[in-house]
Amino acid sequence: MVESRPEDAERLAGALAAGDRRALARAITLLESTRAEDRAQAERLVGALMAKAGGAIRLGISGSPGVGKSSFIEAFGLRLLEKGHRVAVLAVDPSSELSRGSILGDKTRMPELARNPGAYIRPSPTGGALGGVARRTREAVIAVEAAGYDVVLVETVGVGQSETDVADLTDMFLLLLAPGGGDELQGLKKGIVELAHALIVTKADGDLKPAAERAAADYKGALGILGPGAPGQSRGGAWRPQVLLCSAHERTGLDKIWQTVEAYRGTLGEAGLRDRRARQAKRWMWREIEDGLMAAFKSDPAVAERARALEADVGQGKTSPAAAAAELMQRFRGSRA
Ligand SMILES: Nc1nc2c(ncn2[C@@H]2O[C@H](COP(=O)(O)OP(=O)(O)OP(=O)(O)O)[C@@H](O)[C@H]2O)c(=O)[nH]1
Ligand SMILES: [Mg+2]
Repeated sequence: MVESRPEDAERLAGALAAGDRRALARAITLLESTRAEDRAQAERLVGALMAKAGGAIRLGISGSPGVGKSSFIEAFGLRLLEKGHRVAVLAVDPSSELSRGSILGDKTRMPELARNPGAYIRPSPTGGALGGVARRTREAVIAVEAAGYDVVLVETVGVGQSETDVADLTDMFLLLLAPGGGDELQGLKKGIVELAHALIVTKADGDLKPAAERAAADYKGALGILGPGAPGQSRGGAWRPQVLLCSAHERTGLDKIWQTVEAYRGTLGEAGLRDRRARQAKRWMWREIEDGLMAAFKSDPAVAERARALEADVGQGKTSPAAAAAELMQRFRGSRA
């Protein structure tokens, strides 16, 4: 193996599409690389993969820590494999920089799925800003689709911006909820519930079953109050969010969830799906520009030279935020002229 030889993007794309799992792993590693010299190669690879991608249904899965995301994905993924699907699991882990904990945990909590040749599990990359993590996940979706996986599950823990990002790179967003009922609902950020196409109450088994059923009824009521969301808005079209129950341990409720995914997909239609993805792509373009501009701005020597002093002035009320920003932007433009 000549490790340092730059990998030919087209060849890698070809091997990956032909079903070479190691090529897929190498491709995602390249897409995840934060090294500037890998970026051009990564972009060529994405370019080569785009034509082969887009064929999967992309499902975002979120929920609080411990709600049962990994267990659900294991059970749901295995059920989908039985139905003849090929399942890829990607994780967006906003805490990975800090803890690195849940990433390893995820693979060990999906032991059967991880072993199955019809499934591909990619733990989330460590390091980098969340914006970067979202980009890498977006590109990893393209890679697994080009490799022929037709169901892509993107998991994130319900923290901060990551849920919004995941909803924005998937076709359908599933929010997992513990069987806690009303209390749980109090803690939910309304914005997140509004992104969800389905609320899934987990752990509907054993002693927890009655609580899960009560919780589901509560959520149904709450959704009625929230309303279906404006047409064409975040949830899209005529879809009404569903409340479902499942048990990963007893493997119940999984078929109903898949039927709901298919029903949603049917409601969206080809044009609706294209439209949703097109809107997402446009938003991501602007996000890339914002991220790129900010990075260039912050690393600009002329800006850096004055930024700290101006920040201090703004903090002390000596200069207005707008005036300080204007001066820094002036410097930024000046150093580019
Ligand atoms: N009774 C019951 N317990 C479950 C079920 N699914 C998960 N659990 C339990 O809930 C706990 C958390 O499950 P995970 O699947 O790791 O949850 P998670 O949401 O992935 O957790 P984090 O990745 O840490 O955020 C574990 O102790 C599981 O055994 C279920 O269907 N029924
Ligand atoms: Mg987990």
